[in-house]
Amino acid sequence: MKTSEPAYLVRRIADAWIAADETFSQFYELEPAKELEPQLPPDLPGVEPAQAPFFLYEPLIGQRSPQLGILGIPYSGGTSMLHSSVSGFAHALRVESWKKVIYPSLRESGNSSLYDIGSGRRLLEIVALQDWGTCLMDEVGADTAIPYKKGLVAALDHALDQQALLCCIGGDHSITHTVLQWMAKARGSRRLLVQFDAHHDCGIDAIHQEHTSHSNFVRHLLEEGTVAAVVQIGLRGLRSADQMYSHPGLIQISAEHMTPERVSHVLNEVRQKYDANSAYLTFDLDSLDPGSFPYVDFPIAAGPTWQNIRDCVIAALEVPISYQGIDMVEGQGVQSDRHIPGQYELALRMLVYMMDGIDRNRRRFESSFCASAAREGMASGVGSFLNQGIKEV
Ligand SMILES: [Mn+2]
Repeated sequence: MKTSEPAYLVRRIADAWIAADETFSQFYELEPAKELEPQLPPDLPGVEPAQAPFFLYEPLIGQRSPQLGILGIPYSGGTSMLHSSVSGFAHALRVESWKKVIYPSLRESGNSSLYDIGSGRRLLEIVALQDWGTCLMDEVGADTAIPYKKGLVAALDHALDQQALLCCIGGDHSITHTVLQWMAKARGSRRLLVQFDAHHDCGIDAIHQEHTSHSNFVRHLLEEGTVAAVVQIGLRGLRSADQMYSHPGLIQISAEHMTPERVSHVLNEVRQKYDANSAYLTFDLDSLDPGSFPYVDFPIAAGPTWQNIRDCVIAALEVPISYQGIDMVEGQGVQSDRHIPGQYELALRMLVYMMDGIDRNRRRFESSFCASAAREGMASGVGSFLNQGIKEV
């Protein structure tokens, strides 16, 4: 008796396309079909498609269009570290991700997901994600202030057009400033920045005050009014008096005081107080303890545990506010793709939790929309588009 059926497309070898069942215990050969071909990444000016996408995952033509785009921003022009390698991080993370393949589902949406065998969670299961590629850096003579602007703006436009969210991989932390400046915001709407970081990134420098960098962009965001408030989580270490900064819109939860409950409580309070209706989450890898992830330019010891930070990220994305994007920044590049230190798996794992969390957040807002749409008779079903000949192999 046949107890399983093809669930995921695992390989295309010439005319032999191989599918697996839900538990990868039975394999099938499928007839090639247009709807089983991969959706190509969008052709964005200023963006180069990846040699191979994150998680080697490509949604199928027969599936819904991607709702989460991943964009690499290999920029280090906003860091104060000489010869920093942070521009190589997006590439390193992408290469690391090739070890964890995600297969497209043969249904209209979904994929084979990733399992965190530590926490027992299944992640990214119904996320329609797509690697959009890496921003090209403009040559000298163009807008050298922000050499990745063309690609970033094209990706933001495409995201808006497709009603997709954008996940940027830096680069130094100054990219968050640029993303937030160029990300569309409805007139009169108010946005929160939720920032995981060991540093406050509000530096004051009498000489370079006006130059936006990875160490002062939060002060710029607050003073320009690009965001209504910033909630920083994971701060620690000593500062001299001239390195301190306060602003009514700057709310801080130190590493010593961060718990998922406190993150939920503070974010809900700030959301109400500032009447904010959208949010953006940025993750600086130096918020992790250097014992967990040492590959940052400015590590600060005695960080929280990985589990605590992850649970705080999950809690932040569960707050009832619509997240419009996420980024991960400040990781270093690697010398060789063949020798990526084991700790990069932790950065990737955090990214997976972030992408899973923002998609759950999006679906909560979408389902409240769908509930009202269904009342008006607009709901539509989801089914399998696999209807051609299948043979077991
Ligand atoms: Mn930072």
